[in-house]
This record gives sequence, structure tokens and C-alpha cells, in this order.
Amino acid sequence: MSRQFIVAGAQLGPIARDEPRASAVGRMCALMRQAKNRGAALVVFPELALTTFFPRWYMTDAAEIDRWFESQMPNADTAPLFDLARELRIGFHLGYAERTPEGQHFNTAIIVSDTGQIVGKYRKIHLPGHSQDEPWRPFQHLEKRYFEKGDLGFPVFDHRGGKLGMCICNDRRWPETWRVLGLGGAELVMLGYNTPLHYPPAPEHDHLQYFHNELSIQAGCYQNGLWAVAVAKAGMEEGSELIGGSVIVAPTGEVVARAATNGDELITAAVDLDRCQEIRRNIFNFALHREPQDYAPITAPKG
Ligand code: CDV
Repeated sequence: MSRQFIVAGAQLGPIARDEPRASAVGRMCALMRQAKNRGAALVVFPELALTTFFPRWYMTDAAEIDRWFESQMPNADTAPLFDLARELRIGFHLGYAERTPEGQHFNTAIIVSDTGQIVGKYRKIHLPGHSQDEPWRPFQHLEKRYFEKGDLGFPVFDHRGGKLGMCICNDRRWPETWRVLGLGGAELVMLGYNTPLHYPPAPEHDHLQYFHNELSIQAGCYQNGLWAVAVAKAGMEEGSELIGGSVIVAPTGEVVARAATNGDELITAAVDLDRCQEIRRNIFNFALHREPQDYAPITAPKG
């Protein structure tokens, strides 16, 4: 299979609190068709792409909380995406809230092949925010309340002739995420995000949100010699402005595609997985130049 293909990032504009999943899936199917028309082999959707970003509300009722989660994948609401992928022969990446048969809750992303099979799964490890209601905030960020820390590590999947990895939103800010994926051999990392423009604990950094987004992704790509497709849910969603700025970044750290709007928008780029070697054979040749014996504090217990 060719290691050169077109990849698409399908940024979504806001999803209203009462917008049915079928509507969000309809918007995603339209973007998937656009991606196919542009020759893409793989299309990346954002974090928690099926609903509004529900962790912005404090909830106590288990049934009310579970309504935001998917107990099966695919299910009746998401089947059209899987069917269309099969029809168009295009793979996709999807972020969603997962409820396991054992009742665990994760912020999850999957890779689906162009035959509609789930070929990879990742559960978010770096969960930002807080777990109790904090009424001083203009909106909540309760990921620590609604999700458990992911239990799958940072797996890398052999797919499309390459090695594909995933991370989710806050994960992208942590160099450890990228390094572990890089050490696993990842050549293309897919990630979705919901990043509010306003960060209540440090509002003095609000104007840096787009900068910090690109800084983190570009550094992760360059320092590990891999591609990334980073895709936002963007725009004014239920009173919270989410940044856009979806990007596709090359192993050199260069941005090769960037969204121009805060709505539903497709970005595409031609990816050559062999270009990872430009970095991995040279400045970041891990086998030659890493010095892990001096990195012990990185994996020491926190605190
Ligand atoms: N969904 C997220 O993980 N959002 C965080 C915000 C809360 C800082 C992010 O890192 O973008």
C-alpha cells in the first residue's frame, strides 16, 4: 500500500446542546464526501465529535450523564458514518464519549478502516479540568468528573502501510505524549480537540490559545519526526468560544494546512510517511542520540 496519500481534517463548528447526534453525523458525512472528492484516504474528526462539549456543565444524575456516552460503536446514530466510509472507501478517525459494558467512562478516539472496521482505539490520558462544581467559572471543565484516565497507553497501529497513533486534546500539550508515540514508531498522529478560548484559571493566557496549540503540535511533530492532523470543534458553542485553527503538520514541524474559519471546514494535505526519516535518521535519531539513563525523573511517580 502506498505510503503517500491525502489526509483530511474535518473541523466542526459548534454543536448545540440539543442537537441530535444524527445531525452532527449528517454534517460529518457531508465533510467525508468533500474529503473523498479531494482524494483523501483518511479523514480526521474532532474530540467528542457527536455532541456538544458536555463537560462544561455540572451534572449529578447518572442517567443524565450517561446520555452523552455511546455504549456501542457503531450504533444507530453513527452507522451512517461507517456505511459511508465503506461506500466511499475512505478511513476515518472519530472522537466520542465511551461507556464500556462494565460501566467505565472514557474520552475515546478510534480509527476506522475504509471497510468500516475499527482498527485502533485510544482513551485520553491527560484529563484537564476539575471534578467538582466550581461556580466562579463562567463555564465548567469537568473532564476529571466524567471520565476515567485512559487505560490503553499510547498504542500505535499498523494501518495504511504506516504506523498511526492518536492522542486527544490536552494530551497534545505534553511532550511525553509525543515522545511515547514517537518511540512506538508512530508516523502519523491524529488528534481532536475542544479548546475554549478563555481559560478561567489563567485568563492572561487567553490571547495565546492559538499559539500554544500550534507550538505544541509543531514541537511534537519535529521532535519525533512524525506527521499530525489536529482537528478542532470550533466556534461559539453554548456560550463558550472554542478555538479553531485545525492544522496538518509535517515531520519538519511545518504547518502544511490550516483552517481559516471557526465552522465546518475541511483541510487536506498530501502526506508522505517516508518523510519521517528526514528527521529520524538525522537530528532526532533516537538510537544514536537519546540518553534515557538521564531521563529517570520523567517516569518517577508524580508528586
Ligand atoms: N478538551 C481539552 O482537553 N481541553 C483543554 C483545555 C481545558 C485547556 C486543552 O488542553 O485544550
